Order: sequence, then C-alpha cells, then structure tokens
Amino acid sequence: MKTPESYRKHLIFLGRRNAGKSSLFNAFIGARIAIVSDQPGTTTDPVYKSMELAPIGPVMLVDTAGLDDEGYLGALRASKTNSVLYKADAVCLVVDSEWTNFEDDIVKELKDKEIPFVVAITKADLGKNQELIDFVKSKGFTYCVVSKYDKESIDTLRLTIASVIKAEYEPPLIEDLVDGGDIVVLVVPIDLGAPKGRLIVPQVEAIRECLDAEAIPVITKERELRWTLENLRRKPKMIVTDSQAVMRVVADIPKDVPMTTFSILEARHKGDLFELIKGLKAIMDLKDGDDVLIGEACTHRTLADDIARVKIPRWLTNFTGKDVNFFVHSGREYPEDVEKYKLIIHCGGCVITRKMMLRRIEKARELGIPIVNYGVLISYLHGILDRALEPFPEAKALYEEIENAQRV
Ligand SMILES: Nc1nc2c(ncn2[C@@H]2O[C@H](COP(=O)(O)OP(=O)(O)OP(=O)(O)O)[C@@H](O)[C@H]2O)c(=O)[nH]1
Ligand SMILES: [Mg+2]
Repeated sequence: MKTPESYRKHLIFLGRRNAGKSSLFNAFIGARIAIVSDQPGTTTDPVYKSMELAPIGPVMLVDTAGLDDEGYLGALRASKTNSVLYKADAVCLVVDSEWTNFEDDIVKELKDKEIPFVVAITKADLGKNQELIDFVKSKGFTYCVVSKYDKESIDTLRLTIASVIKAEYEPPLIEDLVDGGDIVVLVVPIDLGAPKGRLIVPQVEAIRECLDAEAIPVITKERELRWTLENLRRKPKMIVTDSQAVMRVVADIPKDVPMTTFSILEARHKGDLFELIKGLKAIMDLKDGDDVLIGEACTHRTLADDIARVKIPRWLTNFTGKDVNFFVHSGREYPEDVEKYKLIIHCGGCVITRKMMLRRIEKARELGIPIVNYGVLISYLHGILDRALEPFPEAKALYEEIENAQRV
C-alpha cells in the first residue's frame, strides 16, 4: 500500500451509463467503494482505489462516469472521463446489453492511444447475451463474460486484465550508471522548497538505486560539498546535484569528476531525454508576445521564489531578452488549450507515471510543440548542460549538434 501512485499501473473502467462499471470496480476490489444504483449517471467524478493485482503488483483502479452522458453536466463528466484516459495502462470496457457507436468510438480511441483493453460483458446472471458475445468474439477483442455476483468470473477478469498489461521497460534513475564500490555524491539542498522532515522522491530513489547497485551514496548539502570532497579518499564516480543549486556547486566540482542533476536523471527515467533536449531548439526562436506553458504535475504550495512562477520565467527572460507570456498549469490532468503555446516547460514528473509523462511528451510532439523539462532547461540556461549530460554520451552528442546548428 506504500507504493506511490506514480509507480502503479492504472486500470480504467469505461463504458456507457448504467453498464455496471461501478459494480465491477467494487467486485474487482472486493469492497464497496463506488456508489452503485440503477439511476444512469450515478458516478460523476472519477473514483480512485489502489490494490495489489497479481502478478502485476500494485495498481490503481479508476471508476469513471458513463461516457454517453447527456446535457451540459453530462459533457463535463464525459470530458473528465476522457482526460482520465491519458493515465491508462489498461482499460476494462464494460458493456451490458448491446454494442453501439459509443463502444466503437472508445475502441478507436484506445487503439489510437495504444492502450490495451479487455471487454467485460457483464450482468451475465440475468442471462447470457449470446449475440453480444458472438459479436465481441468476431471482432477479435479480448473479453470476459462476468457478473458482479459471480466471484469466479471476477477472478477470471482480474487474470485477463493482468495478462494484457504490458510489462514495460523503465530506464533506471542511476543504477546502471554506477558500479559496486563506487562513491556517488548526492547534493541535496535543504531550502524552503524541501518538504518538512523528508527528502523528495528523486533523491530517495537515487539513494535506493545506489544501494541496490552496491555503490556508496554520500549525501551532502551544497555548502558542505567542498568539505565532503576534500574528505573523500577516493574520487567519486559521479556527483548528482539538485538542478536549482547547480550554479552554487559547479565551481566546487573538479573537472575530471562527471556530474549531472537529479532532473536530468529524471528526464531519462520518467520521460524521453532526447525529445526534451530537442525542445531547446525553440528557445532561440521565441519572440515577444509568445505564450509559454509551464506544466507542473503536482499541486504543491506556491513558494515566494517559486520555481515555476518566478525562477524559470526570470532565467528564461534574462537569457532570451524576449518578453514572453508565461502560463502555469498544475495538476495531474492534461492542460486543455496546449495548441496555443510556442514552448512547453514541464516539471520532472516525479508524481506521475512514466507512461503519463511520455504521453504528455507524445502529445506535444503530435501538435508540433517543443517541450523541455525543468532540469534540461535550467542546466542549459546556466550554460552547464554539456557537463550535466556527461553520463549520457548520446544525449550529449545530440545537444552539441543542436548547439552547432544554432551557431551556424
Ligand atoms: N443483475 C446484475 N445487475 C448488475 C450487475 N452489475 C451492475 N448491475 C446493476 O446495474 C445498475 C447499474 O450499475 P452501476 O454499477 O451503478 O453502473 P455504472 O456503469 O457505474 O453506472 P453510472 O455510474 O451511472 O455510469 C445497478 O442497478 C446495478 O445493481 C450484474 O452483474 N448483475
Ligand atoms: Mg458508476
């Protein structure tokens, strides 16, 4: 139960109103979480519940509002449901009586987004709907015939869904960059932005991965870095620093010690480092009056010297000398009017899944909007990106290519 949401596969229950989504969601979990009634439109907002799904591991189930909702409120609910879709690792498409255009549209959307799905033909206790079963079979969809009253059918549904969720490769944060016995210095500032009594996710993960690799993580604040290095008898394999502190620490790092930032590690682990570097091309093309979106996946308290609202706009404006308009969007949902932006600057995405981050990047690519993340951008604006990319030679080569092209 301690697995963070960002590491859970998301399984979304979709279907028309009254199809039996909430009933299946409850049966799947084995508890009454979502409200069930014979009134169409019972579920209004998505309902989230985490559970363990063997053999996948920790998952997040999401019950949604019926997609065929009518009227203004209905459209609102349906749009909420749609925006939940981008989180999906798999979908359970619930149908009870007939297959209609709604199901066709959903399937088209799922195929476009490459989301695996299982059709659950439900309410089987009321009599099997052979025509519907034959139709779904003829389409070649993976399906289950279920009833909320039949535990065995729910067990089969669980196994079937688990079998369609792909085990995807996730690049590690740092584990593959260090070997057993290596000393890795992690620079962790304890400033206003640090959560009370804790460290942030990428820092904790980096410590854990170093330990898994049998390396030796040494953790220090930026002010003590110099001291730390002077006291080490061996040269560290790598120094990883918080990207906002990078300017304060870079002078203390010997030239022959590779360094990078947590955000750059995060860009590869959670996103697509190459695509985020390509986004830098847009910076020199920014013009006065352009709109720039700053996207944050979490909704943390705004700080006086907030990274999204104050620091990044200030650094970028200083760098380009252009008077651009910054818009901040925070939250797990995808911002709606992305088309109007000339550049998206995204956070590292530590609170969302890799899939969600990749979809955000993919959507930006489809719309032709360059996207960078905080870490890549901050190192770039401070002129140390080539150094921070040292652990990733291919990414560094791509960056140098972009830089050279711009010089020409
Ligand atoms: N007999 C039988 N009735 C079911 C089954 N599943 C759901 N129902 C009934 O169908 C009705 C709708 O069920 P819900 O689970 O609320 O359906 P929903 O898809 O969540 O509906 P909305 O939230 O309104 O979109 C309720 O009266 C349920 O009791 C089932 O397996 N068998
Ligand atoms: Mg419901």
